Amino acid sequence: MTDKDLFSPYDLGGLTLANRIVMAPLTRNRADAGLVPSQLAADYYAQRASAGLIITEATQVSQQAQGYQNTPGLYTPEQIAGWRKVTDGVHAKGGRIFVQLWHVGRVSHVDLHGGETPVAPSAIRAETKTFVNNGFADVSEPRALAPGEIPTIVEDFRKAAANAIEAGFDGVEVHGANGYLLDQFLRETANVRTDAYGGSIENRARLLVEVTAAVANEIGAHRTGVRLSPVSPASGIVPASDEQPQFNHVVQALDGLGIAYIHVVEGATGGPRDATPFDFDALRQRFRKTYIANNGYDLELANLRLSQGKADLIAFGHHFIANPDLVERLQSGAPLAQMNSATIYGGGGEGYTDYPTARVSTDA
Ligand code: 8OZ
Repeated sequence: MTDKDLFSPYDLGGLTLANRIVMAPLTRNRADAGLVPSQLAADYYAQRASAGLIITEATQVSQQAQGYQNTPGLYTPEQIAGWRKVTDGVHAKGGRIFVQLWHVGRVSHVDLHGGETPVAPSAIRAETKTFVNNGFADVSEPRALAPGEIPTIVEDFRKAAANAIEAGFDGVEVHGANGYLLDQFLRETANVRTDAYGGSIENRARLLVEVTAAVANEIGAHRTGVRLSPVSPASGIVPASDEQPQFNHVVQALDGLGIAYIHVVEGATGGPRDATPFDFDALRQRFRKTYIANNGYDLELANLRLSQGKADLIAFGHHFIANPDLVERLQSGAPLAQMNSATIYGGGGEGYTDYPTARVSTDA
């Protein structure tokens, strides 16, 4: 053990994490009616509370922000009450939990919005599918947000961040990754606006920076983070010519806001780490606070990157699905269980809350 290995504590903006293992956000599509997190969700997250930090599944800031069936929201009193059960359960076990807030933009379907057209930076359809009406379907053709609608998006994130604190969260992660609304604005292949939110690198970053500033002003920069995926083709993102300068600029601007962390998907989300050349160290160097690294990490690579000073925290995604005690397994060398991919999205407790720990708990 070194003073900086995965199992050592970490100070995240004044919040002490028991270790440097982060549970990455994982969409599970099991919200109850009203898009309220269920009691099962409370059980699921409490089972995983030994992570240094849990980041929840992506959670809508408004009804318009939804892109898949049964993903939870954080804009109604019932949703706030549902999330309160989740945060209470995690805190009772000594864990820490941020909520990931998203707006999906064009990655959506009219049937999720009573026939209304999904919104996007520009009217450019993504070549991707969503999950709706219990099956996969092509996403709908979006319409471009009018300039007058953009302040509403910022305000929806601000309100949801305030709701997050009311629900007992330790902080908020703004979802700026994986091809959803804020990422769509960053890309010249999805954003051909000619107003202050399109065109130059600075203009395309404007909405993400404004949203993050609004969240940070509402709840404090020390409990605000942002997730980015500079070279991921997720959700129909088409590679652009300028990812490196675009993301160098974004990270410089986020550093200027003094937020707690950036959470970077290195490579293709859930896929190869090095399919597209990109200098992630350039982001690390531009951001003075915490760098959370994600994508394809194992114990060895995690400890290597920590010891090299290339990351402060490491986020694991899929491994947390089948290993509620991932921290203990990594520490003891116990084998990792494999997830059942048929039960990732939707359904009940099967493949959700029924994965056992490696050791039978003595204090259950
Ligand atoms: C998988 C299925 C649906 C959504 C992301 C929120 O990629 C997601 C997501 C992942 O960030």
